[in-house]
Amino acid sequence: MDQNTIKKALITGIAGQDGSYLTEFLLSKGYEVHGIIRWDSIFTTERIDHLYQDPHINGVRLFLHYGDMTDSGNLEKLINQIKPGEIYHLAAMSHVKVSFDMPEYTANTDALGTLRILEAIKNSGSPIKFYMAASSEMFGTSAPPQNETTPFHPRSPYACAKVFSYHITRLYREAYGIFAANGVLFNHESTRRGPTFVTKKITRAIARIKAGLDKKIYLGNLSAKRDWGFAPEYIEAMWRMLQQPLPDDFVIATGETCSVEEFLEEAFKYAGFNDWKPYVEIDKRYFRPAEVEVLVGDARKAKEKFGWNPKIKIHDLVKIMIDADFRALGLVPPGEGDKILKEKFPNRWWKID
Ligand code: G4F
Repeated sequence: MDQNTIKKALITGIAGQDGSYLTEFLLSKGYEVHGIIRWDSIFTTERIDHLYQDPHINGVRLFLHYGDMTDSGNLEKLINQIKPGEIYHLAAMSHVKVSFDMPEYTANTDALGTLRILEAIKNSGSPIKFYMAASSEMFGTSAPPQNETTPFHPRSPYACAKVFSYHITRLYREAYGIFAANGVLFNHESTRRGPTFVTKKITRAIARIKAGLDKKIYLGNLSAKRDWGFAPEYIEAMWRMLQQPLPDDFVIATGETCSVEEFLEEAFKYAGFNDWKPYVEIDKRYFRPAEVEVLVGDARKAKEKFGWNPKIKIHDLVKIMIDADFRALGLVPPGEGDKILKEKFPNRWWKID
């Protein structure tokens, strides 16, 4: 493809779960992908290492840049240098519990970070499309099912920062005509989910217990209910939002919910345990000062506008995650998860972990 016609995307948070899948997806669609990573003294790019190529090689389409959501000068410079057609803003301090410990940092990164990028887009004068990773956490205590018209009632510094980002994105769309879309994504998990989020914490611990490395798992509130989907399917929705004729906001969710306890039960059962209770202890440190009790998304708008319809629901998700965690420790996985992936995604664009 000609250098002038090749599509360019910039991803903030490229090294995260969503960033890594989005990179694979966009590369599979022929994009040149630029990603922002934070400097650290150790490598934190494990999730995209299989995609990375030395930039000295000809034809490379993935480029990493150091940057930070708290550094507006750096963000302006990157946007002006790269001149992306699309920006996917995924970078955030995304752990709800940690946001109570670091509220100011969370607001600076997650709320003002969005504003900094929008200002850079506005000042660039270029017709850059902007995807903002909003969150179902914004709904907080609002009664389910939650959709695009449900009022927000945020219950954490993280959710408050996302509400700001959501509104500032809408404002820049209305005030400056920027093609800016909010994706209100409900929980989405995968084999690449960070190990401090509850699904991965559970599936990883089950594999470790099976391998004899751990005896127990320590958890917080088991009664909270979440609408858990499969991250690669949510990534396709992000891209679809930026391919619409007009910018808009969309809820992305499976429409099904289950409690942490139900997830636990299902995961232990699939891994061959009769009962989860002997392996689980409740530890107060994992409770939050304010909890979001029930999230169930209504994604009808996304289905109607661009045909988004998730294939993976909670039962399949458990199997996919357990199989990968078994494999990571050299255990033979039960195997149903791998079968589901092969059958439901014959044209899969991501690497199975
Ligand atoms: O896995 P979680 O930490 O995810 P949470 O808080 O729902 O947030 C995730 O999804 C949001 C989308 O709605 C994203 F915006 C956000 O960035 C993140 O990806 O917790 C899920 C539930 C909570 O109710 C929590 O209290 O699990 C409960 N839980 C119980 N024990 C635990 C634990 N959560 C964690 N992380 N660790 C526990 O030991």
